[in-house]
Amino acid sequence: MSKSILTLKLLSFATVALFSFSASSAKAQDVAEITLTADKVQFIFDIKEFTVKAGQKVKLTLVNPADSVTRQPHNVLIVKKGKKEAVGALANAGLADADFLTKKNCIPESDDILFHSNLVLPGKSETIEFTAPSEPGDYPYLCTYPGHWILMNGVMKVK
Ligand SMILES: [Cu+2]
Repeated sequence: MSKSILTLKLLSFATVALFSFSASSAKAQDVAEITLTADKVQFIFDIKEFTVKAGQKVKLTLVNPADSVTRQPHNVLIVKKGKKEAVGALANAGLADADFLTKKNCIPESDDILFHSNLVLPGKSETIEFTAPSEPGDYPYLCTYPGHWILMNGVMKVK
């Protein structure tokens, strides 16, 4: 191999290494912006699933439309894998607690909850920011106003 070809090979290796470094640091900085809108009539979200990258910054906005027919408040919780039913059951049990629908924003006490908003009234929205789990998988999200979670849920896919 001639000296000039070797130099060229080394140079291109350095360029590739530099490029992959800057690409991965740009990736770490980007933010997944997701908007979930509560349905005006049914207890459902408009999106059944969304995908984020492991460890990515996420800005999740919950919108409760001003012209909501149900006039219900809603929240959104992201829970550990496979824990939708467990957290949903706690939400239903919350009805026995006088503070659950008010001060507690319908947030049960549970280690299975990773991230959550407060209750959002019709005509309002709330944005929560968090870092997506580093472990890929399906993380359920749900509204824990008692009874809503059965239909008002979806999956955050972490890839
Ligand atoms: Cu709800």
